[in-house]
Amino acid sequence: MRASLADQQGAQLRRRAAAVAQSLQQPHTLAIALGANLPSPAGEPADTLFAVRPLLEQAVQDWLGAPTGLRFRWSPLLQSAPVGGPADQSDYVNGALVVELPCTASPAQPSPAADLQVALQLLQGLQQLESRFGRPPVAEREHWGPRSLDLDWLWWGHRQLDLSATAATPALQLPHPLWHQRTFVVEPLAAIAGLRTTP
Ligand code: PH2
Ligand code: MG
Ligand code: MG
Repeated sequence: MRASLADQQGAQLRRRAAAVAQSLQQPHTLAIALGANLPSPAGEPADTLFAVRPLLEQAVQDWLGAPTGLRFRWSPLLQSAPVGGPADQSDYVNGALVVELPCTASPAQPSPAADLQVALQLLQGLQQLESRFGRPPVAEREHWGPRSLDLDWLWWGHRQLDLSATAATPALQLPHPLWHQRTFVVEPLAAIAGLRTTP
């Protein structure tokens, strides 16, 4: 029996995510997904995703203590229909950033607990950028509602971190448990990895 179209698309997504992981999810890389489907103070979603680039590079650099030798690899911006969330949302614009960290880059922490503390600092930096581009505070957000800027941290090398939200800290799971299941995350990464687009 022939596989359904949905099965074929699912299999293709899995293949492409596996190729992305092999090429980009390395001990010295860090990845962040970007998305927007509402205007921000910087303009339309694509304007926002361009405007945030230098600020995001600066946030990562500051977090690492400004080492030299960082390489920022930006994807093209891709438009797609919203997946999930309320009806009648505008299309999303998505992109991705992969940062290649020098092998010696701090923070090289000796324990998962220390890694978690360090990771929370970058997460806070990402949330500050989201709010600077018009995103309301976490407590006021609609689940999978439209947003002026979404910055999702996908992985930090091969570190496995899992922090539940508390009153003082947001939830953080690395690697992001769903990145490889989302076409709007995988495809920008596939472009960075130089994977051929398939018809
Ligand atoms: N983000 C979501 C939910 N749905 N759909 C698309 N196309 N792009 C997104 O970035 C996106 C989504 C929750 O973060
Ligand atoms: Mg998201
Ligand atoms: Mg998010």
